[in-house]
Amino acid sequence: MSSNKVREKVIIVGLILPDRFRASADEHLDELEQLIDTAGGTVVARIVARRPAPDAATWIGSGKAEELGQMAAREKASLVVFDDDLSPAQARNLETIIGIRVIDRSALILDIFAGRARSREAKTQVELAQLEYRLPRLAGQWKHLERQAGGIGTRGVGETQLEIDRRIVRRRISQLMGELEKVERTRQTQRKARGDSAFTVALVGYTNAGKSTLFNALTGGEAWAVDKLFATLDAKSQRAAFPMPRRTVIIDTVGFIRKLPHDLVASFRSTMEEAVTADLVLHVIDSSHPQLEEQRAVGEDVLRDLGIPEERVVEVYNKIDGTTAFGRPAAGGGAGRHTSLSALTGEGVDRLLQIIRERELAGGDVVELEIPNEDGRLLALLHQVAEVYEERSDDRGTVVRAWIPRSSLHVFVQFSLSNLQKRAKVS
Ligand SMILES: Nc1nc2c(ncn2[C@@H]2O[C@H](COP(=O)(O)OP(=O)(O)OP(=O)(O)O)[C@@H](O)[C@H]2O)c(=O)[nH]1
Ligand SMILES: [Mg+2]
Repeated sequence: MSSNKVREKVIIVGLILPDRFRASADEHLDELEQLIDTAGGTVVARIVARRPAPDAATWIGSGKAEELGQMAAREKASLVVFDDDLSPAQARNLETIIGIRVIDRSALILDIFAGRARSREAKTQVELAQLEYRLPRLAGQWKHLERQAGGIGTRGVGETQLEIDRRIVRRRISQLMGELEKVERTRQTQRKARGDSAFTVALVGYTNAGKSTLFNALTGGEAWAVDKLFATLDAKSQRAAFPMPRRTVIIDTVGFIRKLPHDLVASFRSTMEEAVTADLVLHVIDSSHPQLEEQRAVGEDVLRDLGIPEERVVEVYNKIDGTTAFGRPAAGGGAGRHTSLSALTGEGVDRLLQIIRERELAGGDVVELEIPNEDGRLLALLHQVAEVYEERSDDRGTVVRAWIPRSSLHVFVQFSLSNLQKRAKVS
């Protein structure tokens, strides 16, 4: 869809079950409309069906589906997008009744990702997710649309061909998985080679929450920050542009969304790995969004799935410059577990920097040492594990002021010029 020059006309469909409210169905369809806009389509109509339970064959019921068919013809729409996941059979049945292509939210998100992927890794991840999504849907593809489909790539798809297709897809899937493993190994090696004493801060959160804008504010960088869903697909990292107690690297990541296709989450693990291994995770939340609570919950779920412990997460309520604020933490409380700011105007960024600084220092101590010349090897070690602020040499040795991680303090305790010895014993 994204490659079409003419904007495709799309009808969107939601289903209200007894336990869902109309208002939230509308908001979900608003988001779906935004996704379609991102994918390059225009929504010409939206339909909300109400049922006690989804229909097994057609999700919304065959009567409603026929209505959809008439509407599609009237509006000259060429695509119907369902907000809920459809089974392969449901999608086929619906296409037969409606007479145009029917996809679900997952397929739409995959399409957007496919159109956005730039790096080799992102492309590989998206292709993998798409193939896994399509594999169970290969059966009888096109057959029911023969009347109107036709054309290259749609002719003569018999069962034998289907078996061949399946085998090709499976082979490609394992090839892609192999490639991703290779990328991941290379990254681990690089990480090790960097020796990484740097403190890493990952920005994660719902799509459009303002991660890339905050990334730019913290790094002076030029990440693409726009009012589109899934603007960022690759993890991007850059040094913080502010004086920090330790060398600080900020990492921008791909956004989350409600009902993210399962396959996509799995294949994007390697990109999210940057966040998983970060020293500090900033969960960016759009405080001006009416669905703030749901978006925060989605973020929390993903962080939990990724195995990121709560202690490493700070919630950042962004966009406080707007007139609407649907939620923001009470001032003061929380002991550095959340803060609010505007990445756009810069208001509150100082507070966030202070939180990051405290976290950086928390794992060690700033000390002054004098390392005698004959212990030169220790000076080299110090540079490896510590953050050295000042260093001057005289004939006896080198006087250093540095932040040293707690795990290494015992090595340097004997050279302390401050009251390090006492403090180290206490802790
Ligand atoms: N008013 C206001 N708008 C903001 C603020 N921060 C970001 N935005 C806007 O929100 C939109 C999305 O910002 P991005 O930084 O691209 O969001 P993101 O979280 O990186 O989004 P994805 O990469 O798509 O997941 C842009 O139009 C930004 O200008 C803010 O503090 N205040
Ligand atoms: Mg972004």
